[in-house]
Amino acid sequence: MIVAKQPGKTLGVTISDFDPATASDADFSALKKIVHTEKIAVLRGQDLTPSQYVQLGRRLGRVERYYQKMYWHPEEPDVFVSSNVPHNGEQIGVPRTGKFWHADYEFMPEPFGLTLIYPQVIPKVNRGTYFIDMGRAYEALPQRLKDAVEGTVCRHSVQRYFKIRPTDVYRPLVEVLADVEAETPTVTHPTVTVHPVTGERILYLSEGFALSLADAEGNDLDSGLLQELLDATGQTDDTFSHPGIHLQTFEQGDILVWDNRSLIHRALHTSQPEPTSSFRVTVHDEHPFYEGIRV
Ligand code: AKG
Repeated sequence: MIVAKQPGKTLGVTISDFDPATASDADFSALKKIVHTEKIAVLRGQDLTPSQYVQLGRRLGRVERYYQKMYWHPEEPDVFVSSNVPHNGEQIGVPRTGKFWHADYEFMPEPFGLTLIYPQVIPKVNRGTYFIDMGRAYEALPQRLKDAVEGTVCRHSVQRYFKIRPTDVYRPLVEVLADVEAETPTVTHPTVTVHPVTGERILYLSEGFALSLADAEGNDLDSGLLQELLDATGQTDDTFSHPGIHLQTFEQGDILVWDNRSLIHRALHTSQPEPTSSFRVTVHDEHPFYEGIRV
């Protein structure tokens, strides 16, 4: 595999000769190793149908289909569609997804290790996705904050960024919220997780989905601590100039594969919407999401 660092970037590599149709199992294992250690692999020059794209996901592990139908690709439900571009004259998927810091499926009991994004229609300006490596972010915390989170847990929920569905129109908001809690009950994960492959310690929380912190006995911690952690890791920086923030750009034909265990991300959407569409496939690799996860 021809693997190249990205000039001027400390995160992510590009791979220019990966052909999913001819790649061996050993090639797929090597790709996963690269994703676990380099955090983002950009596979260049890809030209896959939705079904071939899902096949690529299956070579990496167990594909997780999104729990809500409104995101599904009409022909390939394992493809999550983020799009404001009509498909055969109709809206498919959901527009303007992920415009907040989060790890995918952070609000679920068993998140997946790998996220793949295959941009289909790329805007002319403001193209790219922001990332923060929460392993590095944990390392960079002052000892006082490391001590404060030791042995604690974080509660996560989708409730703040849940997308109102067409079927929710005219429903009282409290009913919608009760449904959200019934379908995706608030989950608890350790505030600091351990990566099962690299052994890194990861501050596993985001502005989008983290609700609160608690001690090991479940007693709430002061909400100021969560705020301090979001500030320290760059998640409240509206200028996106915090040193921990990485902007990953992409071209037509790129597929991004990233480590959803240690990276949080945030979509870069234009203020004046341009046509944009991308396909996502998500995969559980052969390792637990974090050391000691109970599923
Ligand atoms: C997730 O649920 O993992 C997402 O990425 C949701 C993004 C969105 O709906 O904006």
